[in-house]
Amino acid sequence: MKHFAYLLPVCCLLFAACRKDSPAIEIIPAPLCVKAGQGTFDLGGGIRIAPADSLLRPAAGYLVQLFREENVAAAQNAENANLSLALDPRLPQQGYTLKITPARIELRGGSCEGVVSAAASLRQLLWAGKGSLPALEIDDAPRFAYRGMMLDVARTWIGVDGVKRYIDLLSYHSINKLHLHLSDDEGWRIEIRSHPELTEIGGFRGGDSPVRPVYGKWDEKYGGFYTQDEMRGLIRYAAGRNIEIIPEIDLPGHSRNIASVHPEIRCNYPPDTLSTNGYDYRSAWCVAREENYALLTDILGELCALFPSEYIHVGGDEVDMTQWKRCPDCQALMRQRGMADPHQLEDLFMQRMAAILSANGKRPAVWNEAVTTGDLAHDSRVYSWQSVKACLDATAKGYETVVMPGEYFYFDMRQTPHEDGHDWAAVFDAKKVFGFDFTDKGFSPEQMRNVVGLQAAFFSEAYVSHEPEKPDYLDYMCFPRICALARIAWRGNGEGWDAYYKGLVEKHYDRMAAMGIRFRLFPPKVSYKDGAFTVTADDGSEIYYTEGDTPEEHRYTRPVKTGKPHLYRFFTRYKTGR
Ligand code: TNX
Repeated sequence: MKHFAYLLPVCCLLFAACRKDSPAIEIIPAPLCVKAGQGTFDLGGGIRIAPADSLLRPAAGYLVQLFREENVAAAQNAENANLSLALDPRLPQQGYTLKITPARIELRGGSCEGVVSAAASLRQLLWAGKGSLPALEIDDAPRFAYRGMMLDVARTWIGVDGVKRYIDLLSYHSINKLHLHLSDDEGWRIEIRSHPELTEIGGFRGGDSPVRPVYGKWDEKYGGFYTQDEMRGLIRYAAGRNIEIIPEIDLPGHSRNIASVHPEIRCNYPPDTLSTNGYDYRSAWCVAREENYALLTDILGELCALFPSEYIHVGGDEVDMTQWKRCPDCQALMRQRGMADPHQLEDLFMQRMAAILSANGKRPAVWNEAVTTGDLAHDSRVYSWQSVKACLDATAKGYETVVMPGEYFYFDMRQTPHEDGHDWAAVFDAKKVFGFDFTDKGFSPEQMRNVVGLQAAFFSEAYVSHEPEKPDYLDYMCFPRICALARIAWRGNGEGWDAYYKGLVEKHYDRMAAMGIRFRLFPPKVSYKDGAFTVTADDGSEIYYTEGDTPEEHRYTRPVKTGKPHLYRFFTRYKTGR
């Protein structure tokens, strides 16, 4: 799996020259190779699916759902079938071929995942073709085995239906990992049956909850959580769409929520137990308190039993070590172990998490701060978010690394200085995401072998205060940045921005609108000269403006004369995009 990125050149050789006669089809992300065939496959005659290997059952299930509105049935035998699924060991693990002739449709994959990807491409063709499909042959394989998106359901609660919709959107873009940020200072979102208070109390903040409200909805008790049964449903739903859910419980920092429900997990030092109005640094788990590991064994044990993913994310980011430095028990532990630096306490804590996971047959996934010293077990997977340097560091230390530096991949960052969102990492739009290139960042071939893939994140502090006032915030922040992420994680950015942008505007905008995505358009070009505004949009969208504080929107049709340019705001709309 680690060496996956290096399969790309091999695939290119295998499939060389196949782009020459590509028909004008649009599959997302664009396949490596598409060859046009002769004629069309008529959908009117019905689809008869050939019996397939039991390993391919999820792919077959996906297909049945795909053809729900078509005339589809299981074929009596291979001879009267016109659609077949097969594993092909010659293909890359997640690679696939999709062959359509006037007589039949053939999906082959290096694994079941590959066959589901073939089915996903077929779905897009079906959606575009009316009543028939063009004969063609697609040979495709992703550049990275790991193509992820992180969703923060802790700061803003997103219920089962919202997550299912998100899974559908990710799956359409061939994102195959959903990293769910299930706990943070503001909420605990997954039922732990041995400790129901974690969600019954910690699932909600504000009102009579001991967890203080933050980030909006100040006057309500706000929150929610997934029962284990609901989560099992989500895991199944995602798996049927080629997506693995990787859960995260953020430890030992970002734990104000659980520390409000169980104050005893914090360090115990009498002079400093007053309530704080601002950020509470006393939220890290005490490393020296042995009972804490019993509670964590319960929590992680249930998590490991619930989630089939090989890795369980145990956080490790932004640990405020202030209380460890003041805690007599932590200090004694440091002396006893000959530790000079509180980072070694984090190491110790994380090593104990790793041991609990390992006893449950899992491996740890952590944020990059957890490998600052490099002492954490080397079978851990590192999510490098702080910078490109953090990615270089984790890969140099030999850790399997998910590359996600905030300045390219934090989709909670604003897209221009005048829009909503954070800006601590950068202000950037889809063009910068698309432009992310390993070649100019200093990764050696050795380090590249440790890159398992790319991921982006949607942290949701700024979302909660927008619901329900701005229900489209999630879509607006994520699209089209997710389109760009999907493209570079699947295939890279070889064709260059201009060609990609053309496809985005000409194909993806209509597609996203048809999917109900309330995506972001690039801003119009505005110039102010000789007392008048001239505004243009190169994407076929309609231009509007507002004047002063009045919310009334005017349609822009010709230059607007004004001596007070600072009072004007211009924006565009195209279908569901704005
Ligand atoms: C950093 S990313 C955090 C999150 C915030 C995010 C806001 C990470 C591991 N920690 O707690 O939500 O920045 O952009």
